[in-house]
Amino acid sequence: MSKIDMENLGFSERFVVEADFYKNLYVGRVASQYKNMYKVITEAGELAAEIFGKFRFEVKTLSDFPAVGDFVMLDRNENISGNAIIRHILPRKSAFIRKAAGTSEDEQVVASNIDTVFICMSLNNDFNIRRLERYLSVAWSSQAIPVIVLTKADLCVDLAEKLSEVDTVSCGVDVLVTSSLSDDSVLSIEKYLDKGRTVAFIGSSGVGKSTLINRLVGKNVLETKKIRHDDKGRHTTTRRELIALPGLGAVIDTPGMRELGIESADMSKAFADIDELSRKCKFQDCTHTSEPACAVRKAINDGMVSADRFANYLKLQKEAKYERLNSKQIETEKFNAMFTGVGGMKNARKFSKEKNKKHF
Ligand SMILES: Nc1nc2c(ncn2[C@@H]2O[C@H](COP(=O)(O)OP(=O)(O)O)[C@@H](O)[C@H]2O)c(=O)[nH]1
Ligand SMILES: [Mg+2]
Ligand SMILES: [Zn+2]
Repeated sequence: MSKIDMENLGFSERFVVEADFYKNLYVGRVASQYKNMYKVITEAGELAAEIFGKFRFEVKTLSDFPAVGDFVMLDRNENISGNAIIRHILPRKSAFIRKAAGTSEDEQVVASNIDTVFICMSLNNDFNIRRLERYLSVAWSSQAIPVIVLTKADLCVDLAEKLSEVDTVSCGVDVLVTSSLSDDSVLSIEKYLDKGRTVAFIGSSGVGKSTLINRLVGKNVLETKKIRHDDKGRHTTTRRELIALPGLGAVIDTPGMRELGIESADMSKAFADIDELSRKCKFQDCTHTSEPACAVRKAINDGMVSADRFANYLKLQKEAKYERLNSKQIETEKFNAMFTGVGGMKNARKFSKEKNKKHF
């Protein structure tokens, strides 16, 4: 009998099919990472794992390394002798990517295989509409569905005003208002949880992510620190962590990210209003700067779209390296690149031959 319900943990049909390709290996889901070590959940329980030595030389960017939320193929599924070895990462169905701290180029997978991403922002100190736009752009491109979670309602004196501000950028995304003082908050979050589904909490440090998750899990599995009198949050979660919720899927907690560099952004969804307007511009490739009959500039002049929002739109668009690609397409690109390198065609042929053998 298996101890862990992997199906509840998100091991769905698409991953089962992928995993089937690797004979004699076992599937696991990465729950956390400690330097070069990973905690992986398998059918038989949790175990410590490290990556296959060769792996290290083949990786091109940080995102080629296992990340929390990844389904990986291991050489064992029980804690019998030393660390298990991670041999492969199954293709991610979604990935929340940011530029790694300290480098301008390298990208880092914050969390993967997420269905719903809760973008958390507090209704007091952390409240920043432009940052919310940034998070929404990245979230949409991750392939997960974003939900805006406004925390610390108990510390907010102008809720209606803040909600109407959020309204100008949400573009149809669900908005939840939470407070650690109310039990309804957890109920509103719970509606998004279900067997086999994965949710993740993203947002600056100190906004109350772990507090919500603690409530969700029902017991203190993550540490939260005492509030400071100036109410500036401190780092309370030091690493990303995936927690299984019996019958309710999995939840991923993340430490705070003040700076969220953009690797890929889905501007068409995060800025659906501007996207829609731009279709009415006279010129199809209108940059909305000096062209005549520009519907976007007209909307700004008419006060329908704020100038700040438009400025942020231009800024984020410029920042996004893969402007037109979403995370899924980036993964595909990488996969293709992998097979076009030295010995690549041979691998590709072998790969497709074996794949055909299996499925037809
Ligand atoms: N007043 C108030 N404080 C909260 C609320 N939620 C969290 N906090 C406090 O804010 C601090 C940071 O919370 P934490 O959950 O660790 O934030 P995280 O860094 O986003 O995980 C802790 O001291 C919490 O007790 C809330 O709704 N209202
Ligand atoms: Mg935390
Ligand atoms: Zn225009």
